[in-house]
Amino acid sequence: MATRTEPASAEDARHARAAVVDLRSDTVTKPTAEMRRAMAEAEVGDDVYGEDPTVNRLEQRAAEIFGRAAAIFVPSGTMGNQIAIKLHTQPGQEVICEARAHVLDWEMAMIGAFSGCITRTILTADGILTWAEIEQRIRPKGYAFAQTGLITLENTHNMHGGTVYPPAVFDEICEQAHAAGLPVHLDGARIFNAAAALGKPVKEISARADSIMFCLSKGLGAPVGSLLVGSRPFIERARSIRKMLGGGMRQAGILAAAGLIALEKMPARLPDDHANARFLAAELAGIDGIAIDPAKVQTNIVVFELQRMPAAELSRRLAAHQVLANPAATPQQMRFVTHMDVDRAACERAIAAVRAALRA
Ligand code: TLP
Repeated sequence: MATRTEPASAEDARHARAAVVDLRSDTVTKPTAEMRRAMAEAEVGDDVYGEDPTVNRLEQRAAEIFGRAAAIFVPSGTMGNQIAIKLHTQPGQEVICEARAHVLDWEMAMIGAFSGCITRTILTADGILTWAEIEQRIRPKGYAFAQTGLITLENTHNMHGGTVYPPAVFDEICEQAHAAGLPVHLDGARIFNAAAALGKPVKEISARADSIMFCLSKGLGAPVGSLLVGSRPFIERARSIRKMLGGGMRQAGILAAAGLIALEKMPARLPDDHANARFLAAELAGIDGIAIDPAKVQTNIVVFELQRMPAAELSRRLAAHQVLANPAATPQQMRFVTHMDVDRAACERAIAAVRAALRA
C-alpha cells in the first residue's frame, strides 16, 4: 500500500514543515511518491486519437471494476456528471435530485446552461432519497408539463456529511425508475468510500445505475481525474461531448498513471480516513457550542452545526492555528474532510484548535 512516510518532493517537504492540517477537502491530497514515479515513467500517446496506452488501461480497469462495458477518463468529476446529464436528457426536461446535490449546488448551473434542463429537488435530512419521495416529483405525462428526464443520486452525499445509500434503497430507486422509463445517473465521486463503509464492492452497490461518475482525485489521492462508466454506446457518445467541452487531454497517460495506482491501491486505506472522521465527530460532540450526532458519520466527511458562531468565523480562527476547514451548506455548518494527508495526530491538533478558537 502507498504510504506517506517520506515527502515526495520539495513542495511536500515544505507542506510538512508548515504542519498545516488541511481538512477543507479530500481534493487537497498530494500524489504519493509511487504515483509521481509512475507519472514520470508513464507510456503516453495522443488520447484524442485513442492512442494513449496508459489512459486506455485506466479506462479498461475502471470498466472492469464496475462491471461495465466501457469507461472514459475526464479531467474532473464535474465534467463527468455534466456529460452524463447531457446524454441522458433532452433540453426542456427536468432532472430530479436531492436539494444539496453537487450537480446542482457546485456545478455552475450547467444542468441549465449545457443540458437545457431544470432541476426538481427534494430536501432530505441526510441526502438519501427514497423511491416514495421521487415518485411524487415525476411529472405527469402530457403536453402541458416539462417531462422528467433523469434521476441523479449522490453516494456518498457530500454536503449531508458523507452519508451512504443503503443498497436496498438505491436498488429500489433504480428498478422503479427503469420501470417508469427513466434513467438513473450516480454521482459516485466518493463511491469507494461508500463501498468501504458497507464492506461491499463498488460494482455491487452501483450495479443498477445507468451511468456512474467516480473521482480518482478525492479520497483515492490522485492529483487529477475522474471516470464516467457505462454501456459502450453511452461512452462512445460521451467522447464527443467531452471534446465539445474541451476535455480531450492528449498525452493524459501522465495523469492516468497516478490514477491507476489510486484505483488499485488506495481503496484499501479508506477505512483509516473513516476512523479519523469518527474520532473527530466524537471529540466535537463533547465541545460546548457544537451540535453533531457522531452516529451519523459513516465515511470521511464530518458536518457539524455551530451554535454561537458563524462557520466562516470559525474558519478564520482555525486558520490562525494552521488548521484549514470550510463552511458547508449553511452559514452555521462546518465541514471537516479526512484524507490520506491527515493522520490521527493531525486530527488531535484540529480538535485542540477548535477548542481554542471557540474559547477565544
Ligand atoms: N466536491 C468538492 C467541491 O466541489 C465541493 C469538495 O471539496 O468536496 N460530485 C461530488 C459529490 C463532489 O463532492 C465533487 C467535488 C464533484 C462531484 C466534482 O468533482 P471535481 O471537483 O473533480 O469537479
